[in-house]
Amino acid sequence: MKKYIWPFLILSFTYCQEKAAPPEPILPIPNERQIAWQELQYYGFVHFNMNTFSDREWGFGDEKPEQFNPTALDTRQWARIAKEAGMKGLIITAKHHDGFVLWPSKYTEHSVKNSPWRDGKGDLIQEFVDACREEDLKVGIYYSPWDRNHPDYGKPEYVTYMRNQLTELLTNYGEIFEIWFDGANGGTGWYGGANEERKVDKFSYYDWPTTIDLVRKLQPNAMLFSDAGPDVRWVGNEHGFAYETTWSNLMRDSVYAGMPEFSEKWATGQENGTHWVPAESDVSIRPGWYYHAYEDHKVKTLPELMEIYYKSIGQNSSLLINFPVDRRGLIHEKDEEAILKMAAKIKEDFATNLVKGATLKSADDRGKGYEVKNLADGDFDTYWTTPDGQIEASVELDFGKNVSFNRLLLQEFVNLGQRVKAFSLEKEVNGNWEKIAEGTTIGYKRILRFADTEAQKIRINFLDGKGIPIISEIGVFSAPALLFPPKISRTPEGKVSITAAEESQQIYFSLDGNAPKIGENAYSEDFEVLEATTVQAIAVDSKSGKTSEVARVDFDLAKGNWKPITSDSNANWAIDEKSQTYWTSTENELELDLRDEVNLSGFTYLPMQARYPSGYISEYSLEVSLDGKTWKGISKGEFSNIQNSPIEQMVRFDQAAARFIRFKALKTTDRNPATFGEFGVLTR
Ligand code: FUL
Ligand code: CA
Repeated sequence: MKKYIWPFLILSFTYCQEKAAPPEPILPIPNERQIAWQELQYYGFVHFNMNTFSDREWGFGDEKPEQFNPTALDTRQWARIAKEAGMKGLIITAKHHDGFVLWPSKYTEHSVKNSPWRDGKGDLIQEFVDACREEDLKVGIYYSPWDRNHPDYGKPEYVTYMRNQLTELLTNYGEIFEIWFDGANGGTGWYGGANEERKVDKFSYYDWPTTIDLVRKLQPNAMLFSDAGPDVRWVGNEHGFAYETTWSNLMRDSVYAGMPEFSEKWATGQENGTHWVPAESDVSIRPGWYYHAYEDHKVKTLPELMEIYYKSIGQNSSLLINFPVDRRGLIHEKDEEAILKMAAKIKEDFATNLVKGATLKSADDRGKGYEVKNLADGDFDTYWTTPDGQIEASVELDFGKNVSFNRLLLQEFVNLGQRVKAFSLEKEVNGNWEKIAEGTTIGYKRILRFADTEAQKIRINFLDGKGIPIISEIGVFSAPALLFPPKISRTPEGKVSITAAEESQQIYFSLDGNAPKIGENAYSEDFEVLEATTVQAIAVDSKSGKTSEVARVDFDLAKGNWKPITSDSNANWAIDEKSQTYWTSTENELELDLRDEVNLSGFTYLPMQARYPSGYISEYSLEVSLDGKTWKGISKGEFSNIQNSPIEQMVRFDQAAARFIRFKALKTTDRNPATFGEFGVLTR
């Protein structure tokens, strides 16, 4: 009898012990709508609309509905790919800046109902919604407030039009999980034929509070996205990158959609932000948001996509990756391949959570109900925390044997407010603790990447915070190394060099437009490329036998002989084949002597890539001359969306003979003197 009493006593004692009091929240905290949304983390964007057919990023508004004519549109293909990629929803551009709408709206003729597609009887939003529901994907709507087609844009009547259309979208298609209000407004537009510049006061014109009330009434569970939220905010760039320090707290009342200083001042959130407005990182799988055949070889590589994953989802943000659906009405094969590779790599990186086999302990537990076991139960809603007032605390993990790892994942139980401001990871080496990595904020999810490390025991230290740390989950992983594609570069004189990421890699290349073949054309030294040539290269790792993705660069004429016509010797920075250098022109133009007559069929302009942008050219003209005296205008136009997405701009025109070129900035985004990251010509 006796020997059974002790276990019984201990058992009943622990049972009677009361659950410790729960920690108090620290405001702001997410509401129910935001709590449901934060679990999604990863969803897709579809940019498919009039621009797909006009080959633009921003249509002017004068396009004709007849232009909209996909040949093989299949929304089920989009939904299948999104699902296979692990996305939880899709958001579609129901109306972009050019004003064309993808559903037969009662309020405009500028819609699919006047297009040849499905004989004018189609409703693309309906097809999109049906496909998403079949794959169990959530449905989101992008709606551009700026409308370059509508005659009333700028007047109160237009705001009514916008609300009428939103009412259609939010009434007729079932549950919508997110509504995406774009802050862009570039001013000029067709506006029903007026053809003028219309700037509105972005703060007051749309009367957002009334629109928000309408949306809440029609779709109470929908998250409202804009720079200013109210529910989810823009991350402030179009690279898909959140920040080392990213707060979900935002001084929301100081922000409105499209405000010029948003990225710099507000995009990271604020420690003392008054409202819960988490970040969403948006990025396109190609340079542009819309499909352009000339970007078929610029689909993001696996290393680029993984960088995005770790800098968005890994830095307290959701991730919205865009598919520029092509003219057929399909996600392009290359985009599909890229997104599925990314999905496979994410699975691989997080295949085994080493915490599962580890023993966890902490001297800093709050007590019953909040023990360390909650950190490894795979349940976000159970958490470990410390007694009131104890901000500094540690959790120790013993793997039982030496293990190798290179990722640390942490989740804060943000439902009680975001808190942690500093944390570190250490490993035990002969009884001493050595730092491996550190971070600032955690938020819903934080993932640290560091070099492969071996240890039996590690320790996570919570060093500073707005209050006691409340942690839901810990993960420790060993992500297999990624093989980076080689880097191809050229000097102005035309010397091409190709570099591998690791010394153990052999490079093979091709110059004939065909994919490089392993074993053929091994790269050993730089070579000359003076004319338009496509260089492609692949790396093979001699240790693992693994091959990289193919890198490709389309070179055109080498620039070694070119002479800028200006007294400013720095103008060479505009043609030095280096993307990081740039030239500022007080004359707002770049004039070149190519020293040879060439047949031009276009040009490229890379805006400056340095950290603090200035003088991006938003409207340009290009003139050519054979003698440097008489000039002929060849091309004139706008670089759409260059402010938010400073990618290389490519302009094509009918062939023109030229020895001299004058590339003029008619307007810059910030009215500062024009800057030139890199200028190039196209001759094929
Ligand atoms: C920006 C727009 O101007 C782009 O065209 C694109 O739609 C992107 C997602 O948002 O503000
Ligand atoms: Ca848990």
